[in-house]
Amino acid sequence: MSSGETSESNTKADNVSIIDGKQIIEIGAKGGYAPKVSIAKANIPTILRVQTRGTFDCSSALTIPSIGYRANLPPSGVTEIEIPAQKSGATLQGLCAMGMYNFKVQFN
Ligand SMILES: [Cu+2]
Repeated sequence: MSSGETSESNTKADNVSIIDGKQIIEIGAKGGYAPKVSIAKANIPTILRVQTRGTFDCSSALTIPSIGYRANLPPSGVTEIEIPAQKSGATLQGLCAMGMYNFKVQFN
């Protein structure tokens, strides 16, 4: 496989950036969540930026149990969710309301 190639599946996700001291993690929600696993930095305030694009399945009903978050995302748009700084080794999990789709963010 050439190194410049992008793939939806198992390549390392490049969806985490730090802007003005805040960590931004971008997650797509449509028929599940992508990427399913994100690697982020611990001990920095974080925003989860969830993008829907014609999302009419239950991945628009998002819950993040560890921060008590629950919302119905708009069918198309960007929803920003503030995540308090997480400890190193913490894993944040997002789920659809029925628990069939999920994603994880690992903080290192
Ligand atoms: Cu579901």
